[in-house]
Amino acid sequence: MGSGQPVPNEQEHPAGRLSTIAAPEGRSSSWSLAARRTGPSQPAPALGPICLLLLGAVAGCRSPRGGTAAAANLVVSHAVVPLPPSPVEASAFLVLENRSATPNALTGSQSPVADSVVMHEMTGGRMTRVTRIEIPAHGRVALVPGSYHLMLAGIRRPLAIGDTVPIVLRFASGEAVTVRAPVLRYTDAVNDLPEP
Ligand SMILES: [Cu+2]
Repeated sequence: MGSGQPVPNEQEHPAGRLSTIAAPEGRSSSWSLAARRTGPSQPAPALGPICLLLLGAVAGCRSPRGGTAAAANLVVSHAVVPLPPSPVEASAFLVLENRSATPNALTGSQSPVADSVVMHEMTGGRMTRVTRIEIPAHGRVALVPGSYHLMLAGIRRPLAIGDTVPIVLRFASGEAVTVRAPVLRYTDAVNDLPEP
């Protein structure tokens, strides 16, 4: 996988190669870009009810470490970037909740740390690029291992545990939300994610 190359549609998923994941030694970098909401804003929602709502039957509703952000009728939660085995490519997981009575969809994403951020769907063990991810009215969609996810390609400098990756999410409603996703070890990253 070369730097800056388009992500092929069918390739092994970086987040799936668990045995190759290791924390870089002695690196302590941080992306200093400030979080900002680019859509209509409202006070950050309380984590407790969302946690209960999103995790449902998952035992032990701890405080998720994933990033959270919100616009008028959208809540983004559980945003994480598992420490990637590749220096130039990483996946990101998160949960999108549509609190409006109108269906919405994720239609685009970008990050200052990567040349591109595309949407992928995992089907039958293979990744397929998609151009939108539907979010039903009063519903949610989980971008989690084995399902939808974001793929950051052309990462401009290697990510390390402790980094925070700002990701701008654009929606069919016209809203845009920036969520800050912490870089975590894979097992830590997926620990709090709900089922697809
Ligand atoms: Cu992918």
